Amino acid sequence: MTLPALPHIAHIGLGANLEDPQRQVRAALDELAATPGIALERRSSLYRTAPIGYDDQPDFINAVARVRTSLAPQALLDALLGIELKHGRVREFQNAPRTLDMDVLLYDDLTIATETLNVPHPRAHLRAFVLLPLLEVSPDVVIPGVGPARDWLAGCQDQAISRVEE
Ligand code: PH2
Ligand code: MG
Ligand code: MG
Repeated sequence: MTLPALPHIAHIGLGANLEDPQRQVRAALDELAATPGIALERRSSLYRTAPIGYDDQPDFINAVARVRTSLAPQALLDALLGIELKHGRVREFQNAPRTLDMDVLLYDDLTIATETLNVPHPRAHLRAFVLLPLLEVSPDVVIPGVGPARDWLAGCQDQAISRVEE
């Protein structure tokens, strides 16, 4: 019997609000799909979202990708950080505006807490900019330790979000 080449399923959150954010996110999705050990299974629409956490910055473009991967969680994160760097990501302060942010939202049904990686993303279930695109690619997804993602959407109704027309 052969093992599947890409045995794991991960959900990746993408966000950008500097230097043509739509272009940044679209290019990042292509780069994700072209990364060895990663196959893009589904990508959500792009969403325009109001900034959360630090208000004095432009709206974001957000999306979620569902990938199959042979990469372990930390190797997957390293690949995402590599793509962020290609996009000129600079880390000034927490929640600062950025050319590109890529987060491991979910990795199989694992819970991971290391110095560098927290999965599921600790605030994923509280943010419309994560939940709406996540539910578009995986309507029945369950966030480990939290529950079905769809159950949390009603709690985010005060967060401005709209789908970008393609
Ligand atoms: N990312 C953050 C903080 N706030 N707000 C929106 N709308 N979209 C984001 O991607 C985002 C945010 C930290 O990563
Ligand atoms: Mg990040
Ligand atoms: Mg983030």
